Amino acid sequence: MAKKKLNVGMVGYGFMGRAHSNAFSQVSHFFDLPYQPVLKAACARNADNLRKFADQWGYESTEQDWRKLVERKDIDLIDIAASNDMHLEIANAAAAAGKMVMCEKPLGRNAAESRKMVEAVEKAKVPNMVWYNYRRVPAVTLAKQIIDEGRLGKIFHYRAKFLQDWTISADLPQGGQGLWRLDVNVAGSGVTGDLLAHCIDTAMWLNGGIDKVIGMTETFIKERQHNLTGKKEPVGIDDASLFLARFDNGSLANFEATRYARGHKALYTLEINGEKASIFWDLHDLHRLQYFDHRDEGRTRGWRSIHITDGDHPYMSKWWVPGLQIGYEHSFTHQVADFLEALDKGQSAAPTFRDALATDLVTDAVLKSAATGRWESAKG
Ligand code: SOE
Repeated sequence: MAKKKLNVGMVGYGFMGRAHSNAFSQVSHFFDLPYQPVLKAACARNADNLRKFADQWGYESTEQDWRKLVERKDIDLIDIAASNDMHLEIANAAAAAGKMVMCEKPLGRNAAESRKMVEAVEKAKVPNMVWYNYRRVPAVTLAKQIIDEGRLGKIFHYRAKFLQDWTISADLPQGGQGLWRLDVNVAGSGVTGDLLAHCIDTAMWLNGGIDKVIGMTETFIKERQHNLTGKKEPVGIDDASLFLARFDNGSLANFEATRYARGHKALYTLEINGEKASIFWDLHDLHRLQYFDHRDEGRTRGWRSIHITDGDHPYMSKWWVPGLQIGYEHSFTHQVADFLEALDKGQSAAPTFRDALATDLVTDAVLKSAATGRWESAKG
């Protein structure tokens, strides 16, 4: 049967514009889905870069103004892979025009922005999703299945960190293309919204809601040259952010994110300790899940390193043969596959805008707590 076409309008051509475009291009080759995404139009301000991007990825057309893209009758879905300061305006306009909306994380620069976006997509009743891609790494999805089956028993501890080292140099400027993550007006926050948000999204998916937090942040380099003004400007983002949390289920957690962990490029790790079993996962070894089960026979009990490549592992039957692993980019392809399957049932795939608002409420609480020095509610 002929598949239904789903015309995608992509806003942004950076790292995430490429990751999302790759996912839309790949998904129909590997997954048997009711919809076929079509790379209909790419949109960005810089005409030369836009042309190159559109040619490289096979977009049928280009627009330099996202408002024109949103108005186009031949676009079904707007995908926002632009900087964080543009998410709200584009998402609201896209929802008002009746388009489905996908948005790169974090949803808003803060929870107030995210709340407006949730209202917009829910009022317009348009399918929506936020690209928290790590949920769809097969090892992480398997962790979710194991937890939901109750195999860990009562959960006592959740531990997560996301460590990078790319902003240690004081000579690195802030602002402009490629470095907007260092400009607080564009990004909203530093590692709290950029990296901890990933850890929080996965954590709440695996272990339920977070009740309260107490946090600490630091900005190690206080001033940086600004690429747009040419002047030294104060740095408003957090370079490092750590917090303790209590989950609704009573478990205790600690989270850490930094761009100042020399030697670490993207070390996202998570560990969960339950009464009966524990789980550990490491992004640098993303195709493995470490699992310890206390119910194993004592003499051979120990941590198992499960190679997530078998057909009965999540998503893996769609790829190669057992033993051959997949990588980072596949998590985005899985996200599109799940979105299209949900769409056929008239639903949104998680994480929806509402799910992502819950994450932004936690990141807001962490930043508030870092300022007040007190425990803060993570529920808004
Ligand atoms: C920052 O360096 C960054 O690219 C984040 O913006 C992404 O969300 C994360 O997955 C990898 O690191």
